[in-house]
Amino acid sequence: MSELVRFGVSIEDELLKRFDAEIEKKGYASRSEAIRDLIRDNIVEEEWESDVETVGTITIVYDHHTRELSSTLTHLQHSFKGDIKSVLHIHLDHNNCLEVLVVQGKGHLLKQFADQLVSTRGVKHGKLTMTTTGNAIPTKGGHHHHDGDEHAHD
Ligand code: NI
Repeated sequence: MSELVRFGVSIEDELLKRFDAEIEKKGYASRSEAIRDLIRDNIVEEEWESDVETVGTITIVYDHHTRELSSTLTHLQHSFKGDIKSVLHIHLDHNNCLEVLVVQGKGHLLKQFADQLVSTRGVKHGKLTMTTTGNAIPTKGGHHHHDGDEHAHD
């Protein structure tokens, strides 16, 4: 774990008032926590713009009766250049399916893949959630060990 560091910030009082009102609405307990989240958000954005390995989830809702749709989605997933870590499929009702894909790869590839899925005819709604661990994520080759100690993340 890294240590906490305190630092001073100079800011216009009007801007700070607006910020305080905003973070109160969102339920933050302190300015520090709100600022930490802003910084993390910014790091996520940067990682996704750059070529570093990153992770995210893609959620799509579609009507499986749409002609060719299921095979199109399967085909897209098979040709994805990144790594699909997991797929969750829920049969929501008679017509609709919900699918959540956990994906890993270079940010721009994940964005492109999400766009392809979401723009496919018959997909009613879709969203890519970009996230980060805050650290570099090992690429496909760099597995961490699960044999031996249980959950010994290094
Ligand atoms: Ni289904």
